[in-house]
Amino acid sequence: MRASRRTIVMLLMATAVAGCVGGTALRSLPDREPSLRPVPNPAFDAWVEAFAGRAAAQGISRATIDRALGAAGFLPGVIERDRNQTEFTRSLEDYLAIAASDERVATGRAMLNRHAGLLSRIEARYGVDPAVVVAIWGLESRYGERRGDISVVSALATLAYDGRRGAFFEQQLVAALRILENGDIPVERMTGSWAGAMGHTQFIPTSYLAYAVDFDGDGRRDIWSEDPTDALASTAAYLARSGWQRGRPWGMEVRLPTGFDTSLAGRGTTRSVGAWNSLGVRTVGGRSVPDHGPASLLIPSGPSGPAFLIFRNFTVLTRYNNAQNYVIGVGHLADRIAGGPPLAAGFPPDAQGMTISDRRELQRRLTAAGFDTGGADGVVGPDTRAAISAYERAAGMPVTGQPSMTLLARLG
Ligand SMILES: [Ca+2]
Repeated sequence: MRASRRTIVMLLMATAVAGCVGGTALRSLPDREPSLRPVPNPAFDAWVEAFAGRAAAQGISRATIDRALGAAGFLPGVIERDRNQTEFTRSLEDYLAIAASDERVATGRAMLNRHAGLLSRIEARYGVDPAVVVAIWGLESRYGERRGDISVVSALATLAYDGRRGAFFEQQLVAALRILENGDIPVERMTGSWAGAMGHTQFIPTSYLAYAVDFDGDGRRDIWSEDPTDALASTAAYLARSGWQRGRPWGMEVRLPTGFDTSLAGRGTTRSVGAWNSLGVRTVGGRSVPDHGPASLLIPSGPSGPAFLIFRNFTVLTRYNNAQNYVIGVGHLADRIAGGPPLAAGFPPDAQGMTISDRRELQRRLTAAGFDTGGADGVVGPDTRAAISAYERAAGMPVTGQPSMTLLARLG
């Protein structure tokens, strides 16, 4: 979906990071752009030398330090990405349009089938629903397609040297050296995203050290290989260690009664399901909500959008990535992969008064008129804005790059 390429980059870069850097999967930049090649930088080299001393002081062997850092280079493209990731949040509607697109749901269902045996062995050991593991896989690396091929040592060294979040990345770099020292992976195979997230489910090095498992029993915790066995089991192990409750849902879409007091919404307010039922909260099918333990209510798009009751497993997923949209994205994608329906509630119109169908129709009409939006996913990103601007210019209109119902009508 070309329409949303850059949109997606910003969308996921904006997510907060807990255990993993969510979203390589929703990033479709070519994995190795010219700017991701190392360039000479004497100040970086001096930093690396000083770091080597600090790593040795933390117990990393000289041999590992020399082998790993000998090959490390300064990657300006990594810094560029780090700088460009802030100040951009997407609405839940846009997020879900991408995260739980028909394509991602269909591939997820195929993966659930293909790896059914493995996933049920993982479930037997860790108690995590296979569809949830597959959904995380789908969001993190598009089911293994985009695991990232940037040198993790170089990326982390660049970010630690750069210093914007220097202490965090230096800690990750030391953890990466420990992984190398353990012999789980040779340095040339230790690749990942620009931010050092590795493998099928994008573990950062400290999460790897804490949670990765050798599920296939070959003596190495290999989350990088084509075979996702260790990576998927490690993801389940991570959730299990974070308190995953076997057999319980992350949350569910619910219906609120007319006049519901929306000040009760938010992760800070937790009540029993019985209390929510007494307040008139119902399943989308109109029944009492089944008791899955204490619950909070989320209405991320306001009272006219979808509402969710979330349970303990929602909080467990925040350990993986704390962004609310990410967790709802994982949960909803998992539900869809398991055969569930799309959300029952629609989303309210956006600030331009347009629904997602309006935005999709606008993209289709622009593309048909020769102004390619690169797809029609209803998510207005840079490609769609550029197409609108080009259309406005060609039509002699003021160039705004803004979608609107007027423009939609004009294109009809
Ligand atoms: Ca293994």
